[in-house]
Amino acid sequence: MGASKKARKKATAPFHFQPEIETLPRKKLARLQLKRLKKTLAHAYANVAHFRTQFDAAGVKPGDLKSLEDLAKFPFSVKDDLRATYPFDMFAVPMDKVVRVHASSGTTGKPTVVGYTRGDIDRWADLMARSIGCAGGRPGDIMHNAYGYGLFTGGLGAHYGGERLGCTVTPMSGGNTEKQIVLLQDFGARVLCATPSYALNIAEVAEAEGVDIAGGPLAIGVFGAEPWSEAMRAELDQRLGIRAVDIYGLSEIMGPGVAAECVEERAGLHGWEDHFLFEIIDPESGEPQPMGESGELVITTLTKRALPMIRYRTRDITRLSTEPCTCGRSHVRILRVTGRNDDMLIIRGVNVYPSQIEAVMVGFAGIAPHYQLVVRREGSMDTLAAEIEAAPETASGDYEKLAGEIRHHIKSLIGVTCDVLLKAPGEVPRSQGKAVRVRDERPKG
Ligand code: DLL
Repeated sequence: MGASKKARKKATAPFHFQPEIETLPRKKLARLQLKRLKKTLAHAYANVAHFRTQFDAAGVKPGDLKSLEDLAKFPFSVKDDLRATYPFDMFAVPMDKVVRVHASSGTTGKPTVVGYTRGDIDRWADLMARSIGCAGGRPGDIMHNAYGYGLFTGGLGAHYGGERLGCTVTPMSGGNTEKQIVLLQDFGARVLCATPSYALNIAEVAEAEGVDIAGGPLAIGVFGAEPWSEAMRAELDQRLGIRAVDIYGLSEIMGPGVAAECVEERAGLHGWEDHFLFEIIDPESGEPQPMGESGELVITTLTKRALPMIRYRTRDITRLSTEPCTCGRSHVRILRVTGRNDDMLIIRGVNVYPSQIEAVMVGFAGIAPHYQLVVRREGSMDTLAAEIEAAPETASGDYEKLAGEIRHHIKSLIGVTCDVLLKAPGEVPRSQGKAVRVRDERPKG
């Protein structure tokens, strides 16, 4: 009794850096992964009909896994598996052990539902605390949480993590931007959690109201849930007077806190390998790629009980790096996710992600960092247009000339033909959460 009480106290004590885990030598990490992977495969096979059928069809059994490389023999999971087993049939524990569900909005069809045991929620809080700590948050900070609360994992994920870290959490959720600014200032928040596009919205409204956030105590932005560029980071750093740090995650795997950048380097997100196994595959062939090659990120959970995921294809395109990091953390780095497979546009034979356009556009003199891309069909070809807002000081007589310059800039840097239309200040819709970067006006069907 005494020992377990002590263990419990240790597990819930505030922390911002746990060197014994975060700097664990890679060999030891691999040994821990193998042990946990064997357990996860056995758990998934024994308790989820979907995995049993899938493994049997592929002619593999959990016992066939002798090394981490053997994982490549096991089949992938995809989002459609969750749709096919809607709502709860992928769960590996009885419903009376599931204390929480979240769901993705899903633009088409049914949402995908994910579940957590009490232990899963606890480990998630730990990993989110670790991620916020890695991003520069500290026990005692006021943490303003503008991620949406509800079925989306952002709000509650960051909330529990902030509390676990020892922060005072303001559970703002998204929207009501004027009030966000009042509370940010009055409470003296040091950490802001939000999507980068919503953080920009906050910065803009504060400036319009003459509120000097950059001069205040706000120091760290923990931004994720959507692709964003280095150019957007520079913009947010400067306008909010912070260090903007990238955080990554997805509901199917856990939620936010699967990986986070360290505030020291901000050069790739440390993927927490004691809880997840990361692979990069060629999205076409499904073949595992060597370290450092770009491709689709595939994640296997190592400690999830309610919803273990084996080789989940995230559709996110990135690269991994095991180069040592100056922060001392040994966990693999996932380089900035430039976009999802499904977001890739093919314009006259050129592949392009919206965030690539953002990267070359934001920071261009005379424009504001608000934009939307529009895809249309002309004959059998898809065409791309960017609607970009002019900066308030840009004279409307200069819009056309500026648009021409940006069009040329995009063409020469990315090789894609993109029509540019300059909009007056305030005309591009502002984000309240995940920004809608692409308007698809192609005929349906
Ligand atoms: O967006 C979880 C999250 C909340 C992450 C708050 C970070 C902060 P989903 O709604 O399931 O979960 O969406 C997951 O969003 O597969 C990526 O395509 C994208 N995404 C998430 N983080 C990043 C990021 C949450 N830092 C999907 N950079 C993922 C680029 C991101 N894309």
